[in-house]
Amino acid sequence: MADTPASTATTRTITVDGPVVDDTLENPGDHDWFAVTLVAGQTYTFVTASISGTNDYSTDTTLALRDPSGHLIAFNDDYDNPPGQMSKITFTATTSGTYYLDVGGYNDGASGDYRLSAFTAAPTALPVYDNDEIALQLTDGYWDGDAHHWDVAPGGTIDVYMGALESSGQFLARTALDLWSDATGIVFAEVGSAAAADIDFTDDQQGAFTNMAWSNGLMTQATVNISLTWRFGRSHPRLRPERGRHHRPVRHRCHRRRDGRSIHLHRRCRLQRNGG
Ligand SMILES: [Ca+2]
Ligand SMILES: [Ca+2]
Ligand SMILES: [Ca+2]
Repeated sequence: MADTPASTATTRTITVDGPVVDDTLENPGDHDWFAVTLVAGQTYTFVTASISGTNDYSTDTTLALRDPSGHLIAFNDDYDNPPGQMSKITFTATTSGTYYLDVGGYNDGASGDYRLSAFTAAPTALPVYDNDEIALQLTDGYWDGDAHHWDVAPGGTIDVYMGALESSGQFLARTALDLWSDATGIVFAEVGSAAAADIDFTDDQQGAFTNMAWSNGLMTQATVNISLTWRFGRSHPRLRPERGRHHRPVRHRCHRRRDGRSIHLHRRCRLQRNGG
C-alpha cells in the first residue's frame, strides 16, 4: 500500500463506529493522516492498537487530533503505560466538520504496523432517584440542610408582582402559579408593586434563578428571574407570531376557583369587576 499522506490533502478516511483501519509507519518520522467527520456535541474516542488489536509494544505510536485546518488540538503518546505504548484520545467536538487523525511513531523514531479505530464514547449513565429523594434534595439537600419555606398553609396567600414582565412572561408565570395553586391550595395574589410583593418576578437579568431571603426557616422575600433569552434560547426577546400562522392574543378568563376557597382574578378582571 502506498504511504498515507501527512496533510489535509490525504485521501484516507476513517468512519466513526465503522471498520478499523490498518496501516504502517514505513520508516521513522512517518506520519499518516486520516480524515474523520465529527459532529458537534458528540464525544469520541480514537485509539491505536497493534494489528492484532492489543495495546502492546509492537509499534510505539503517537496519536494527534487535528482541526479542519490541520492544527493540533489533542495529542497522546501512551494511554496505559505501563504496559502499553499505543495511543488514545477522547474528544468532544464543539464544531461539526472534517478533522484529521495523525498517527506517528514515538519521538519520530518508531515504525511498524498499527491499527486505528474511531468510535463514539458511551454516554455516562445518569443516576436514578425516586420521588422522595428528589423532593428531599429540593427541600434540604440543595441548601445543605438549611430548609426554608413560606409561612403559609393551604388556603393562605402569597403576594406576587409580575408587572415588570412582558405579556408572554406574565402568561407563563400565571400558568405556573395556577398549577402550584392546584397542587397546594395556596393562593397567589397579584399586587401592584414589587415592594408590596412576597415574590417579585423579573426577566431583566441573565439566566433563570431565584434570590431569596429567609431566617429561622421562613422565607420573607424572593425574586424569580427568568430571562427572555433563557426562555426562548435565542437573543431575540419577543414572542412573535409564526410565519404563516394566525396570531391570537392570549385572553385571560375571569374565574372562581372550583373549590370556592378563594377568588383568583387577573388584574384586568378585577378592573372590570370594579368598573375600571
Ligand atoms: Ca505510513
Ligand atoms: Ca505517511
Ligand atoms: Ca506511544
